[in-house]
Amino acid sequence: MPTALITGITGQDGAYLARFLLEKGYRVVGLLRRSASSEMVGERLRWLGVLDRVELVDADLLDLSSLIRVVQMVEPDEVYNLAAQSFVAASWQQPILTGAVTGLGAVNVLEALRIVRPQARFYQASSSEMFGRVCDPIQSEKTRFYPRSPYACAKLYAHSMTINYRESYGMHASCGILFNHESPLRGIEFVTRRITDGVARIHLGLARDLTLGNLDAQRDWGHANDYVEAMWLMLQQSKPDDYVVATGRTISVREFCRIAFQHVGLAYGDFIGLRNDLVRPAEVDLLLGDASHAHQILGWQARTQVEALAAEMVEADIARHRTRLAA
Ligand code: NDP
Ligand code: GDR
Repeated sequence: MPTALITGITGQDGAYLARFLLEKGYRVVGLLRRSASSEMVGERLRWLGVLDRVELVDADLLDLSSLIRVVQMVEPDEVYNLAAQSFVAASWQQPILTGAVTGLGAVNVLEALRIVRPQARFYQASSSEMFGRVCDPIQSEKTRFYPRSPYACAKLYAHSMTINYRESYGMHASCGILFNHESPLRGIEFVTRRITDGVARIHLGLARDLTLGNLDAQRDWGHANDYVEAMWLMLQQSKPDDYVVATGRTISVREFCRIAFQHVGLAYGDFIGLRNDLVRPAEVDLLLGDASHAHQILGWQARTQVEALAAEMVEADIARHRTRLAA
């Protein structure tokens, strides 16, 4: 039975990836950072019904010694580095922490592997945010990077270092340049989840409106459950490489609102307000990915359309609020 180590297992992607790998027969071990609310941190794994099937070990991406200890103890065959300060807006408020966790944290994981277990295969969660002010209308692995936030700068450092470890030490280290992907387990601060939670509240009479920032930003939104399969496929190849993972379709935040409100028979224009403090100091206006390399080499393609994604998220938020109201 192969062993996978997942950093960021308590996040959206970590939970879906854990379930995916368990179904493939892996022993799955995840990093857990110390929290005063430890009963809450396994919530996503519980939601997917896998909390009691994963092993959780204490470590923090900021503490190299904890990572070395975990790698020695777990002896992983595959390591998925998903841990990060992943909220772009917060990266202007905490640029140094974001650099430390999202950037240097990845190097801490690479160093732990280089020192203890260089034969392990490594996945780095790179991001379409690195394209930033886009240099090509459709972005592929060949597109030049132009990061627009402290988060994107940190991700670009981690991305470059992953390639450097591959080239310097011959490690099997791959980067997935993933475009936005969502699910009912998406953090509540991200725009799709803010919208679907808002739709659910308005539908149930718990709120009257929803305030958002820039409605014109365009994103290529896929489903997290589809995207974790691409991560795994990258580590099954004989050679490490970098891959764009995307749907190839982009829509605006406004259009996502329209789809989500329409799911419960409402017109979004009657409910949306704008808030200036939600507009970012430097915006990424448009992302649209070309995943043909992933399709050719990995045989991967996105399965879920954004309409089905939004519907699933709205239904899950309605069910959550109904459960709370009934309690
Ligand atoms: P989440 O924000 O849902 O999860 C982040 C995870 O990182 C959590 O498990 C969190 O733990 C953990 N973490 C944060 N800081 C530390 C630390 N210092 N030490 C150890 N663990 C830490 O992110 P997603 O699941 O959405 O994304 C997974 C990865 O993919 C991230 O790196 C993200 O930047 C990247 N990415 C995501 C995309 C998306 O659209 N979702 C697109 C492209 C890249 P805790 O639960 O304790 O907070
Ligand atoms: P993003 O996701 O920054 O693309 O990063 P987010 O959902 O936060 O923003 C997407 C776009 O929506 C606009 N927007 C708002 N955003 C939020 N969060 N809240 C609002 O109220 C709001 N109104 C409009 C934003 O300005 C932006 O243009 C996500 C994260 O998962 C990263 O970790 C990952 O790397 C990238 O996706 C790819």
